Amino acid sequence: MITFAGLNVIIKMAEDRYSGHDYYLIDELLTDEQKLIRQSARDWLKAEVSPIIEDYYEKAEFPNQILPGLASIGAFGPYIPEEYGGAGLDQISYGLLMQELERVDSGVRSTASVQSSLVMYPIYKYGNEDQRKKYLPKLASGEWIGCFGLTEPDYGSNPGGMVTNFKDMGDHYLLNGAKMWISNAPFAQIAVVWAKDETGRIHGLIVERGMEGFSTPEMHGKHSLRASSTGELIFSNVKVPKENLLPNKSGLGAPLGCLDSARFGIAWGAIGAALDCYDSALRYSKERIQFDKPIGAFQLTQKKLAEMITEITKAQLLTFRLGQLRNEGRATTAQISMAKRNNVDMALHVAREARQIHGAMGITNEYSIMRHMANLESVITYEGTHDIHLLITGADITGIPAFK
Ligand code: TGC
Ligand code: FAD
Repeated sequence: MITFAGLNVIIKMAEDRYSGHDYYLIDELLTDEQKLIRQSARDWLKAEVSPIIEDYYEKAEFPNQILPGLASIGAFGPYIPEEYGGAGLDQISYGLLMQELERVDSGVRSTASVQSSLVMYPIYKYGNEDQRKKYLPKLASGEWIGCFGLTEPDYGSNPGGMVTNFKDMGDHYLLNGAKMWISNAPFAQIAVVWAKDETGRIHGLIVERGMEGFSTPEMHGKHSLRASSTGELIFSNVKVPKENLLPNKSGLGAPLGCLDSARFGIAWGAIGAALDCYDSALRYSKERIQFDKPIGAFQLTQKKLAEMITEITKAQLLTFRLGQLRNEGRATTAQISMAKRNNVDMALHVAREARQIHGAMGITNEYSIMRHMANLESVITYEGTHDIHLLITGADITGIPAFK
């Protein structure tokens, strides 16, 4: 609602008129199944999420009622085998799903990314059969939501320095420490927590809501990713049963391996945000008249639109090839970093240009541009900052890590 001439004017949420853009006919490279998965996700999101997302963003709340719907389109564990409740899809389908979600809001994609790549993936990959059977089906159906605790107040880009630790007490582990900036933490039933043992080696532990000494206070005051819930994880002498340790991988490489999967999803997701901004700017440029012409008739507007679709198309080609490599198990961490860094930066630029094309209307909540732009400021920071990804590429091509 805005106030105009003393009147409270309700700005009606613009109808979701999005249609995809495929300048290089990449759809011809997709299977019928991949296209169907994308279309079902798009239809459901238009009907159930687009009409409410601005409102939840403004309230700084995640719309919990969409969890069963997210599960029904396969957004929770798209590539986890069906025997554990996952959708058993390939990596390009996973990418397309993330793109559709982020086309509507990065926070919605975030919730699905965390659940799939940072909670279900480590349980599937590093857990034992009992853990897989206990947790994965409930996570796939959205009955349980999980979160991933790696970042600490003093260790963000450098997670290897973490101080959260656990001691072996014979019949259980005793966990102490704190995590910060954790997506889904305030309402998650379980947390996959990374902590050091008495020798300093990093392990993953599944911590369940209700364990004594475990709390998840919500973080407030975000100007970005407002429709996603973010919190702390606080562990004060939490007794964690021994069967909750993920047994099949330890060391910093274990959480970083999960990040590969989430960063891949973000590389696809960011294109969704960019496509939504471009789609809106293109339509607006044909409808908005100034100096007796649609603003799309001016060369300066066309330059903006032409550069947007060029950058989007390059990003689409990058992720499609990356998806093929991931399907073949050949994508490297550095290739994923390049795509995450490039595509999120590209999306931010597209959002800023789209905002200019919308003039003053671009700052209102009648359009999704400003929300995408603000969201992307989180996306360019989490899962490795823009500069950390550049250093990952630098280390890969020179063989000389420059992190320390
Ligand atoms: P470094 O010495 O390079 O590596 C330590 C060990 O890990 C191995 N490794 C990997 N293994 C698997 N997958 C990967 N992607 C791996 N990257 C590295 C590496 O081979 C080594 O193994 P070993 O056996 O030799 O010990 O580690 P470093 O301490 O120098 O740090 C490197 C750096 C800076 C690249 C890394 O720590 C990093 O990526 N930092 C960024 C932190 C980050 O991305 N945090 C994300 C937190 S989660 C999050 O943001 C969720 S947002 C979710 C949402 O809402 O969508
Ligand atoms: P810092 O590491 O303090 O970096 C600050 C600046 O210094 C950055 O510009 C960075 O690029 C630069 N810098 C740092 N080191 C170097 C270097 N070696 N060389 C050059 N520049 C450097 N974490 C989780 O574990 N789980 C989650 O679910 C999660 N969700 C998040 C949700 C949101 C909304 C946000 C904003 C963050 C979330 N994070 C989560 C945390 C996120 O991963 C970290 O914010 C990120 O890794 C960066 O850490 P930092 O914020 O401490 O920045």
